[in-house]
Amino acid sequence: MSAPIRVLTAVPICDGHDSAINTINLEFIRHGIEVVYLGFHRYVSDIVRAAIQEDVAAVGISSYNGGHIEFFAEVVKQLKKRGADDIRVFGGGGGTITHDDQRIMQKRGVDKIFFAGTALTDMVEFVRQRYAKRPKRRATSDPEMKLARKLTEIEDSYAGGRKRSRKAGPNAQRRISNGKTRVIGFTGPGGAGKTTLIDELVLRLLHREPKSRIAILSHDPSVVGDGALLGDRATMINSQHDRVFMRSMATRGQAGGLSPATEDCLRLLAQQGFDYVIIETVGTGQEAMPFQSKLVDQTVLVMNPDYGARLQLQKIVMLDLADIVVVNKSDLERAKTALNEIERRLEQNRREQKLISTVAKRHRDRGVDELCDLLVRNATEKKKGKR
Ligand code: B12
Ligand SMILES: Nc1nc2c(ncn2[C@@H]2O[C@H](COP(=O)(O)OP(=O)(O)OP(=O)(O)O)[C@@H](O)[C@H]2O)c(=O)[nH]1
Ligand SMILES: [Mg+2]
Repeated sequence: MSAPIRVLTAVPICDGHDSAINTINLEFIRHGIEVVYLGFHRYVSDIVRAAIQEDVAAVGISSYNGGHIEFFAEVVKQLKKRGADDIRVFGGGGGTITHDDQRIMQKRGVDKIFFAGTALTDMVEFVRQRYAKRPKRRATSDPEMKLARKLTEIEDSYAGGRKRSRKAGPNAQRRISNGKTRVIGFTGPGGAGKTTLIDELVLRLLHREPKSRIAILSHDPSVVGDGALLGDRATMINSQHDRVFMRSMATRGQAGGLSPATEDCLRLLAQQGFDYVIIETVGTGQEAMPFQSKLVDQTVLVMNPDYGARLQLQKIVMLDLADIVVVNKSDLERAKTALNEIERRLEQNRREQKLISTVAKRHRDRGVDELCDLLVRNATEKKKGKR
């Protein structure tokens, strides 16, 4: 079985017309396409950076606001400037893009515009026909593009079970990180705020360490039909940055929170001189232990205050294993009780685990500062060889 087609979708400006992109994303993923969704209010440079890092076959833009001729053309132009003109551009905008507009846009390098009334299946068919096979690509000296292409090779080598996950392989006990790179694993239930928290941490790390480079490897689940909505980028604001390399991965049939190719991808990222490599699992269940082998230096479990009752806490395996437990959404009513209950639960473990309370969606949250301090302190100790 061949690897799924990967496309990036984005909306330049949102004035309320968001149902089209949601409908199209859903239709694509149902038909086996992996969609990296970048969300709304995105600059051309954000779209181009994301498309290159994610090494997608094409970028699909939904535009209902006017200015589409210039916007689409600028995406094509900037991709070309980076030597990434193999990444194609297509899209639509209901009744706002005319046939005359399309003619001009195609002259400027856009593949196709879909007009109001097009059947969704026609768009899926177009993507399959046009983007399943990547054109032969020129060699590149762009380090970001090289890295992105290598990650694709690794991921694709596992497609359709061709290669088995390395869990039991010879490298399983070999630590991934080296002297320079700190690998931090974030896990926790769906929607607990992992991505929002990572994005806030990235903001602080970029600010504190003005030359630091960060990689993020983010996972979302593959759905029935093998497609996936890789949506973490849509929540990221600060991580759309030239010192951040982000890659979204689908689980492609593997249970437990990661993808069969995660370990190999992580090993590659750890060799690239990043100061931090941050990995986010999919939203996990009670039994999940995603970081079994020596994949990461530190694990952060992000909890939602609404986990149920105290009994539920006894069942969450990661509460025994995590180095740091974060109770996020501390602005919610139950947060105080949750913090107390989790504190009691961690005391039973009789090992050193930190508990931090955060409101990741609040700007300059003190809890996020505290988490950042802790991660930086541990990283510095590691560089000095204390850990
Ligand atoms: C539904 C709708 C709304 C809803 C949006 C709901 C939502 N959550 O998205 C609401 C009521 C909020 C709305 C509001 C407005 N709307 Co309105 N709206 C529409 C309408 C009727 C349908 C849009 C839609 O989502 N259709 C469903 C999608 C799936 O189909 P589609 O739009 O036909 O798109 C096809 C292709 O283009 C393609 N496609 C679209 N995007 C993408 C992306 C990719 C990657 C791909 C591959 C394909 C693709 O997929 C579809 C296949 O059939 C259109 C008419 C139209 N057809 O464009 C007007 C329309 C877009 N709206 C319009 C206007 C003017 C407005 C308002 C300004 C009205 C007002 N005066 O308040 C406001 C602006 C929003 C705001 N600031 O509040 C105008 C825009 C005119 C222009 N700019 O040229 C339109 C064209 C209506 C018209 N003929 O006047 N609107
Ligand atoms: N009230 C509140 N909402 C938050 C907080 N942090 C994040 N959220 C919201 O929670 C929702 C989910 O946040 P994400 O960061 O996408 O959560 P996630 O854990 O990465 O989700 P998955 O990747 O889907 O598992 C978003 O709507 C956030 O805005 C917080 O501290 N308080
Ligand atoms: Mg997330």
